[in-house]
Amino acid sequence: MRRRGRVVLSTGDHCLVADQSGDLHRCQLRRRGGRPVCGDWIDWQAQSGGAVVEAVEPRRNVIERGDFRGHPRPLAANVDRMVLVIAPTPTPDPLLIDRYRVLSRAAAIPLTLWLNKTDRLEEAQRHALLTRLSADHHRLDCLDGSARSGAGLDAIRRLIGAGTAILVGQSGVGKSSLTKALVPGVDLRVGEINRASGQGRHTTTETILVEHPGGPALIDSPGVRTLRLDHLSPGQVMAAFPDIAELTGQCQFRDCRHNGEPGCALQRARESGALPAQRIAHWARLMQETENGLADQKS
Ligand SMILES: Nc1nc2c(ncn2[C@@H]2O[C@H](COP(=O)(O)OP(=O)(O)OP(=O)(O)O)[C@@H](O)[C@H]2O)c(=O)[nH]1
Ligand SMILES: [Mg+2]
Ligand SMILES: [Zn+2]
Repeated sequence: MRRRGRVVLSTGDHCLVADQSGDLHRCQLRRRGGRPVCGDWIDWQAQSGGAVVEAVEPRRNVIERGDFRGHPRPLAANVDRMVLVIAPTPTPDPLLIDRYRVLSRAAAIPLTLWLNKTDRLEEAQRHALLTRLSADHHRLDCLDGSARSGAGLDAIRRLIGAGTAILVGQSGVGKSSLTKALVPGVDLRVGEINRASGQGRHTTTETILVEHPGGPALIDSPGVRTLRLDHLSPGQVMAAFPDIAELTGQCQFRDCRHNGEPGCALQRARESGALPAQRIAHWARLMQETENGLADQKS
């Protein structure tokens, strides 16, 4: 009998699948047929040799990062919201935030920033950090609070509702802590995940989905240092910078490279302070990376 389930963890040759009552089943993958990722809906079937994945349902969306060679690699599928977690420590990386904005936009998944560990901030510090984030990042949705104290969790719970949210960001910002705070009673050690490292720290090594029956599904992912986007197109980068896209049409020369040409609207915006220099620099850098990526793919 075929049964439907959701992939909570996928490794090279098998995956863990949650059935309707939340029980987990270890399923082998068939050689043919797509390779499921965390968040996929699949059909599976118990057989004498163990359970087998029969089919992967078409995805509503999929998040694909670049692997070490810059090739797209799926991270998770069927996601309603990406939550980029930052914290006072480790220090937020503004370029990483812009990379995630491009990634979420490319997958057509709304992005929310969560400033975690506010229990470690004085009110004035919290305010200064949030003010800087909103100045540096054009129209970025931002919430804040603490996985430890519980501050702000109701707002993020409301935002996620009964949907599926993925938590992404640097190592140590509190993605797993937030997952545990939002899905009470969850055991993140399910399967082979979350091996404690020698220092007794629990750094996440696998992308895993946890859910509360009738509540949200949360996908906890391993921390990253950076995020490769060279498999995306310059147009996909442009889409995440609508304020800059609008300006590039206003340069004096249609083929302006925005590199010191006369009548460059971007240069004007930078000099007048209408756009933060950092934002323009990140845009230029990501455009360059994706243009190089295209050149690599063609050669
Ligand atoms: N003060 C404070 N500490 C927190 C909070 N959330 C998490 N931490 C601490 O920050 C450290 C890292 O938390 P994790 O939840 O493991 O971070 P992570 O983002 O999952 O890290 P990786 O799995 O390595 O990517 C732990 O020592 C947590 O106890 C918070 O809201 N306030
Ligand atoms: Mg973690
Ligand atoms: Zn220009």
